[in-house]
Amino acid sequence: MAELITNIGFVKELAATADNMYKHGWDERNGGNISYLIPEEEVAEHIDITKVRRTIPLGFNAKELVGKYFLVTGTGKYFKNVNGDPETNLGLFRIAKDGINAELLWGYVDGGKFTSELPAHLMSHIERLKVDPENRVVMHTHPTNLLAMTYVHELDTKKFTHTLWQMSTECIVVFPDGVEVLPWMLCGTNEIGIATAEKMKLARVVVWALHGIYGAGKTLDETFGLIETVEKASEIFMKTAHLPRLNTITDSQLKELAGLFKVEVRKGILS
Ligand code: 2HA
Ligand code: ZN
Repeated sequence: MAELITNIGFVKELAATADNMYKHGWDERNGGNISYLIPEEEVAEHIDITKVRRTIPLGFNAKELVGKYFLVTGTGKYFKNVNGDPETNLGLFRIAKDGINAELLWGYVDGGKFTSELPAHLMSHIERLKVDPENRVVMHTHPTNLLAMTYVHELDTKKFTHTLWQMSTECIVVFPDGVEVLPWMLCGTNEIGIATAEKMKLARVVVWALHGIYGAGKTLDETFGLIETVEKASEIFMKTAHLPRLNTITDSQLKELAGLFKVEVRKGILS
C-alpha cells in the first residue's frame, strides 16, 4: 500500500505546491517549509496507520494535536526536488499519545526528519485551529519582495498592514485580518514558534522580518493565494517606494471595499 502513496491526492497536491513556490523564486536551496493536516480517514485509505516506521522526538509538547496526522517537508530538503521524489523530501507522521513524539508512517526514507521549523508550524496549527477548526495548512516561504520590504518599511503591524492594503485593491478583501510582523528572531527555535503562534491568534499572515513569511489557511491553494497576494502588494511597494506618490487608495475607499465584499476588517488600522 505505502509504495503507491506518491500517487495519492494530498501528496501530489503538496508536491505541486512546493514546485510552484520554487518556480516563483521564493524557496532557494532548502528555504521554506509546509505542514498539511490530513484527516485520519484520508490517511488510512492509503497507509497502514498501525505501522509506525520510526519515532522522532518533536522537541516540544504538542499535546493539543495528539492523534493528528501531518504531511510535512523535510529538514534540509529542497522544494525543487519534492515533486520528483516525495518519499524522500516529505514525511507523514502522527502526533504520539505522549504529545512529545512524532510517529513516522511514511516518507523521510533517507533517514531524514521534519523541518527545523516544526515548532512554529505545529504551534501555529494549534492557534489557528482554535480560530478556525477547518484550518489545515501552515506555510513558510521567503518571498523576494516581501523580504525586501522588511528592510525599508517600519516593522509595525498596523503600519505594515496599512501600506500593503494600499498597494492593490484586492488586498483588504484577501487579508482583512492584516499581517502581523515579528522582528528578526533566531529561526528554528521554540521561541520563534511561540512568538509566531501568538501572532497567529490575530492574523493568518505573520511576517518574519528579514527572513520571510508564515501563512495559514484551509487549503494549500488558499494559503498559497494569501501569500501570493501579500507578495504582489510588496512588489508594488518596492516598485514605487522610491518614486513620487501621486495617487493612493484612501481609507474611505478601503472601507467601501470591505463593505462591498462583506469582510470584517481588523480594527485600529483605518482612520
Ligand atoms: O527550512 O526556511 O526558516 C528552511 C527555512 C528556515
Ligand atoms: Zn525560512
